[in-house]
Amino acid sequence: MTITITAFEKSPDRGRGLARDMRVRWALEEVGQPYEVRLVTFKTMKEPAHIALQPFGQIPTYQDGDLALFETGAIVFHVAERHAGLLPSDADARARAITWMFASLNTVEPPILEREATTYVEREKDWYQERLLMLEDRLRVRLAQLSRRLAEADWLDGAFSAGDLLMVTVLRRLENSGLLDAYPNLSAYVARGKARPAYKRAFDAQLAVFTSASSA
Ligand code: GTB
Repeated sequence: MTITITAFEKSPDRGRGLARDMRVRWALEEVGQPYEVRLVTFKTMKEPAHIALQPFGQIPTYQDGDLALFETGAIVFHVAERHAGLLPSDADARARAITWMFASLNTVEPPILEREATTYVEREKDWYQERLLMLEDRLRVRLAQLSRRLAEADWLDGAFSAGDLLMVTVLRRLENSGLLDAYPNLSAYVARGKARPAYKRAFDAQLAVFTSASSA
C-alpha cells in the first residue's frame, strides 16, 4: 500500500517549502519511502471527508492502508519508528532524539509562530512595534539558548535525526526575518539540513506543485 499525504493545491508560501507537508515529505525521503500526494484546496480541507482525517481541517495528513494520521510531529515520529534513518537504535540516544522532536515543536516553534502571527494580524495596531520588540526579545532568548546548546556541533545530538529534521523546518520560518543572522551556527545548521539530498528532493517535489499550478 502506498503512503498518501495531503498538501495544499496552491500553497500560500508560493513553493518556499514552509507549509508543513514539507516535514513529512522530507522524513519520507530520508527513509526512502515512496509516497503519493493528494492536493487539497482550502475549501475541500473544511469538508467532512477531510475533517474525518484531520479534525482541524488542515494539511498534512498521512494514510498508509487503514492507518490515518495527522499532526506533523506524530507523522514524522511514526515514519521514524517504522523505518531506519531518523532515530538512533541505541535506546538512550533514541530517547534524546525524541526529546529534540518535542523541543522543536513545543519550545522553539511557539515563540516563532507568535511573532509571525503578530506581523500578520496586529500590524495596524498602535502598539504593534512595542509588542513586536517584546516578542523578538523573547524569541532571541530561545535562539541564544539553542545556539549555545548546538555550539560547533553539526546536529543536536550526534547523528542527524528526526529532532534535527523538525528543528530545521521550525527555524526556516525565520529565514526572511533576519533574526537568525545573530547566530551563525544556527544559520549554518539550517543550511546543513537544507543541503541534505533528501531535503532537496522533498523541496523540489513541493515546488513542482506550485510551479505547475502557476503555469496552468
Ligand atoms: N500542528 C499541525 C501540524 O503540525 O500538522 C499544524 C498544521 C497546519 O498548521 N497546517 C496549515 C493549514 O492547513 C498548513 S502549514 N492551514 C490551513 C488552515 O488552518 O485552515 C502552515 C503554513 C501555512 C502557510 C505558510 N506560508 O504561507 O508560509 C507556512 C506554514
